[in-house]
Amino acid sequence: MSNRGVRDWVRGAKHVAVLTGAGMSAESGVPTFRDAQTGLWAKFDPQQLATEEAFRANPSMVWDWYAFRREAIAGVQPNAGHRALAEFAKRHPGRLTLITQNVDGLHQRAGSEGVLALHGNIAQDRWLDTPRDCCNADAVAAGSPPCCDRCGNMRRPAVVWFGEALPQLVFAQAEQAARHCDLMLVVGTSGLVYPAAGLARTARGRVAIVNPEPTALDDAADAVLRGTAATVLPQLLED
Ligand code: BV8
Repeated sequence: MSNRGVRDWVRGAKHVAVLTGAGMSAESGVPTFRDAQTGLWAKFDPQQLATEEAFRANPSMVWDWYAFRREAIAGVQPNAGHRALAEFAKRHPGRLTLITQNVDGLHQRAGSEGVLALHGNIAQDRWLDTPRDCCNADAVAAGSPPCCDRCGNMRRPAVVWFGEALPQLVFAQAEQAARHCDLMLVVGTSGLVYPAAGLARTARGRVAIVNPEPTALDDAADAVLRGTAATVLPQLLED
């Protein structure tokens, strides 16, 4: 199937669901989740770092990893793929539901609204333990991580770690979009992380994958486009 063929599927679809992963932001300069880690964290697998267990065992190392990633993300811009999705949704209100595994906020910065962010947002924090009266997010003691200066409750990134449940309502909305779509575009994900990747197998309509490499979801696809998000999405989403 060619890009033009999938573009025709987009044109004929009443409802398009889009599931994106870290590859969506690669052309913005954000390393993908499975790119080799650099610096202090080179010897760690992200799946080991992105857990509550790792955070409790070594709060400052995990907090610094997120601070390092936040800084990298603050310096980049959404790419043509992010913009194509946002502009299509604006031209065709209600026809596109955007579901992302990414925590970088680039879809939102490109202008996409109502983004179903399955794994949270790296730019936000929350309390690690249930906050008590003394826990005041506006008056935390500085540190890595910041914490409540009365009870020591730590701040943590507001992302979904491995072993943690996805936000229930957001995931239910994503499942509903998958079940009602005529077409699902699966862009920039290796398809290894569940339950997000399972949405590509729940899709009612056809599934088209956009990825320069093979993925674990290729067998579920009606079309596999070997290309990158920033080059292929503008072609698929042009009117
Ligand atoms: C949960 C936030 C249960 C943190 C992330 C079956 C069912 C349910 C769960 C499981 C299951 N099997 C295993 C599990 C457990 C686990 C899991 O999936 N493990 C896998 C790895 C085996 N899942 C969980 O733990 C989930 N929670 O199930 O909880 C539960 C239920 C009730 C109560 C309690 C518990 C939570 C998973 C969420 C983890 N958090 N992120 C952070 O970021 O620090 S996931 C993380 O991986 C990122 O969000 C990332 O987006 C995501 C997925 O990776 P990808 O996006 O696919 O990125 P990757 O690097 O892998 O691939 C990039 C792709 O891009 C590649 O294919 C590449 O070719 C392509 N690419 C590169 N350049 C481009 C490109 N594509 C296009 N254009 C380009 N230019």
